[in-house]
Amino acid sequence: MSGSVIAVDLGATSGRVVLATLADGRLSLTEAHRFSTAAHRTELGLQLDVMRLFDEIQAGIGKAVAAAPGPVSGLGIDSWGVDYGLVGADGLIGMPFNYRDDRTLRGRELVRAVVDQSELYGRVGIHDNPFNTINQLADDLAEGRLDDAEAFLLLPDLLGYLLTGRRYAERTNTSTGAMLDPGTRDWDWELIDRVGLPRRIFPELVDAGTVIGPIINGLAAGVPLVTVGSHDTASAVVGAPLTGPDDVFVSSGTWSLIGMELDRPIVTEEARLAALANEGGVDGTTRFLKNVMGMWILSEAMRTWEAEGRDVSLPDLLARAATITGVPRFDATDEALMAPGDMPARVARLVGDDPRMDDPAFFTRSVLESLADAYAATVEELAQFTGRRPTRIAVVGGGSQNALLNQLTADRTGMTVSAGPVEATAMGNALIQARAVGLTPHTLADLRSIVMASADLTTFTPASDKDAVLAEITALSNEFGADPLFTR
Ligand code: LFR
Repeated sequence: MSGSVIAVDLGATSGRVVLATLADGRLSLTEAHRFSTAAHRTELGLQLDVMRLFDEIQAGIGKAVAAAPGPVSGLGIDSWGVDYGLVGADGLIGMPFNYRDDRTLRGRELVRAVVDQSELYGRVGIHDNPFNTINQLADDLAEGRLDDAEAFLLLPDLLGYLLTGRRYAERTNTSTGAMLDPGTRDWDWELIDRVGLPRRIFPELVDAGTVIGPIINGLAAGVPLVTVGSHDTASAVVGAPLTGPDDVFVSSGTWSLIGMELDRPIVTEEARLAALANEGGVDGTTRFLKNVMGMWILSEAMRTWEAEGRDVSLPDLLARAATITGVPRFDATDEALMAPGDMPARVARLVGDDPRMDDPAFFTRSVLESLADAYAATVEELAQFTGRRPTRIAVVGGGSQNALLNQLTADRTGMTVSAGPVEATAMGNALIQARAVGLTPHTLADLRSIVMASADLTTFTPASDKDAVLAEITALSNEFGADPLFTR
């Protein structure tokens, strides 16, 4: 069957409106519009101008509709997790906060005062990230910001509300907030009551693949809004070319999310101590994964170097990094790296002062080696907790273009690394819509066959001939385009 849908995909640095067309069992994507999703420093903190995003999305929808070969059958929205806007009788209240704002640390202390970390994990199965929605809402509650709120709507649901007038909470993204029971997949009301959050602000939960209703404004008026895996990582995992239950995925962008797809959550104290989360996946699956800082470390370091007037380009850094050895490594999951700010100084603190780290290429190699270490350690934990024997890692997203990191990952884990598609998130978003409106077959394996038929994948195997590998990496690194951050 053939047809088109529109995927709206908001990443940490950019948002895109993508026209996705399915024909002859292949999915082709056309980027209709790209815009910045950067948060702004206001007197309240790090905030998001969501109405500007809405205008950009409407502009993109216009371009996508114009580019479509025929009628558009659906529109779906995904974004990074945990962030939300408050809605009252007169619409949006204030500007949403960005999860890298340090108010989350205050909120986490408020939540910890009523439920300890071990109990919280046992209830919701989510790693105790400072940015979890529950912590952000606790801060809002303390600041009186919930007084006039009728609902909190996670970012994709908020944009869906602005397009349709309907209020709902899609489950995959909601699961990242640490307020959902992973067994029943319903709100954990007892927890919510204990934190003191008003029950009235919790919207009705819906699954990915639900037709919400027609869009009521803009150039897609009348097109059905369909919920997708609205957490970007959930859509990325749908769009990952996983060949079976033993495959590991890495969704590589601003964050690296490394994990396995399970039938049911693993909510043990050992899993909590290993910082593994049970995020809700599409079709009732569990994304058992760990957050590793990812390309954020490098992109934020580049921002610092550029502000200092240093001339740095990513292709050049990677080509030089490929020839460097003997770098110090650090814990690429350390929370000290989360906030915006001087990244080279924070990494220097973690490695213990090493003057060689002042060379951006040396620093880059240290980041990549540390990411590969974190991946390898996580693969071992995944094997241990799931009892599975992983032999293949599917890296998807912008970071899958990083040939050096892919090779280091293969070398460190001893596993085959499949790289691509870069656009796994938009593909996963589009495929869940296409299925909901009857354009594709049913199972996740069917959808992933479409991904595999549509994308060019590159394979990296653990190195035997180091010189050949180095030549290959240098050639691939030189192919990088203009997007310096590998992020969406
Ligand atoms: C990736 C991501 C991660 C989530 C972080 C914050 O874009 O969605 O999965 O932990 O951003 O929302």
